[in-house]
Amino acid sequence: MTTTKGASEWSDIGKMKTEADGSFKRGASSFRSWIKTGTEFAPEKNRYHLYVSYACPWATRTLITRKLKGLEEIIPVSVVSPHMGEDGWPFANVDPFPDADVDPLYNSSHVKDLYFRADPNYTGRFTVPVLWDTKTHTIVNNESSEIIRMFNTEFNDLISPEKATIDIYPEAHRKEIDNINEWVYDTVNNGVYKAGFASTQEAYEKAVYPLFVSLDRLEKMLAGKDYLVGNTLTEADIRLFVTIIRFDPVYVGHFKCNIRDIRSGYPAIHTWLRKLYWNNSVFKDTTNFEHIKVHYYWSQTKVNPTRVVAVGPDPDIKPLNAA
Ligand SMILES: N[C@@H](CCC(=O)N[C@@H](CS)C(=O)NCC(=O)O)C(=O)O
Repeated sequence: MTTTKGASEWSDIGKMKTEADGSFKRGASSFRSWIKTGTEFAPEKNRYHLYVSYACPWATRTLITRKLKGLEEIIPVSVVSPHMGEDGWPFANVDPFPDADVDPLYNSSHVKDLYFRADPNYTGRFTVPVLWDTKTHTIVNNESSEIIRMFNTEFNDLISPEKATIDIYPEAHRKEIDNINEWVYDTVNNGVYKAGFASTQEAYEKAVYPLFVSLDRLEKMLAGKDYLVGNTLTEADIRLFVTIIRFDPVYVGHFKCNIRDIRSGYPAIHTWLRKLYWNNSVFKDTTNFEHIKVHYYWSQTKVNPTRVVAVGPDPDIKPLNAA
């Protein structure tokens, strides 16, 4: 599907549009339907398709949860190229980047084509992740925090009992998870973006100091612990992981989050990160450092006009037994 509208007309991220005071505000996602048995969007094998970028932390939440819940055979996935340019996220047919895919459903050129296929009058941002319904040819949901909740519960009848019992949002810990999610989202997940996209010194400092206050708080919470909540893997870990894994390779330099880095400044967070990455293939297999680095340094030209991609740190993540 071709359109005359360019993604950059609406793209906050692409253009790093900031408010009058130089701060960055993330807009709300616009497709918010729910997959549920007995509804228009019933859970079915091979009915839904997930479009992601390996670069995007929000999309990676959904990739991690899909794999953790054993949904690979139920919900196919397509990965875009990390070169998010004027037309937004391209597929491999227009930008054949290693490990990027073509769109197997419509052979779209860009993710924006899917948005216009779902709604020809769409005026929002063309973001990933996109959870697509092949039956009604529309976007079910493009909000990662909701997609991971659906993956957690709504397909349990279609997967093995072993995978169905995995629960990343257990009833007993919901309050604690919700509470952590709230401040981690604001000051850490989105905090790095607020620091990186700030166009005034004041807006930058208003984001970067609270970010490190939260990292200090997380460091205390994770001392001697493998997980944030209740000694079990929950969505609080998944939501934090996707930001921390990008921290030293991208956010320290590109987003100026450089009061400390994770590997030398936060031993407990560093151990938690490496245990997830090296001991659980779900995390390692959904992390692609090449896509991550190329995307941020290449796409965000207001932050990095030369598009030169920083090569370090070496290694991207240290082994578990390193100091
Ligand atoms: N609220 C969304 C945010 C997703 C998001 O911002 N994705 C970024 C990539 S990291 C994107 O696709 N941006 C494209 C654009 O703004 O044009 C979610 O969590 O799912």
